[in-house]
Amino acid sequence: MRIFSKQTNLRDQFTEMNLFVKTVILVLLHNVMDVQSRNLAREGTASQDSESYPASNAIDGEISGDLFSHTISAGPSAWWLLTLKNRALIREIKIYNRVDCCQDRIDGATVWIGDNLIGGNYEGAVKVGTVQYEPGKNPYIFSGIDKKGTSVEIQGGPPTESVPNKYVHLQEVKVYGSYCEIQAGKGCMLGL
Ligand SMILES: [Ca+2]
Repeated sequence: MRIFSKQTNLRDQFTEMNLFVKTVILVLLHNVMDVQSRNLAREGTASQDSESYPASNAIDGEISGDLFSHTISAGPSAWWLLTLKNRALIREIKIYNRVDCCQDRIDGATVWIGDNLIGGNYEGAVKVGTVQYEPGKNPYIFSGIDKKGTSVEIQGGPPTESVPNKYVHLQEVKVYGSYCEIQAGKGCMLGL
């Protein structure tokens, strides 16, 4: 009986230690990935379906002032597309709304991730989420994404009676993640 109890205790201790080691590894892995995550958007290329102000204004690093991107078209047919330098594991996207006016036009804008996306075609794209406008809120942050792709696309929100023209105008878009390891078999977990 005593031997059985001893074995049970040892097994419990082993299970606890196993759990502890797994937790430590997960925390370390998470920290390594966080350290490696940086804003990849500035190394990418921006485009949009039509141009009132350049698409590249949303990846110039400026989050204030009048340097924002701006489409001529509005609504779900309007889009802004970021093509990353390399395929990446994307962890977080921060969208900075323009600050001078018309902030509610961002409401309903949809954020997509995919590989080699062509603007306005969302086939094969993964929906990250939809911006819910809140007065005074900036930036809008989508975190815990952990999806791989070469492209980030923002689609204009559907028109409403109070906001009929939802142009895609973006002060800045920051995409945090790490480029994928390109060697075969290493996947995209830790990046380059
Ligand atoms: Ca900017």
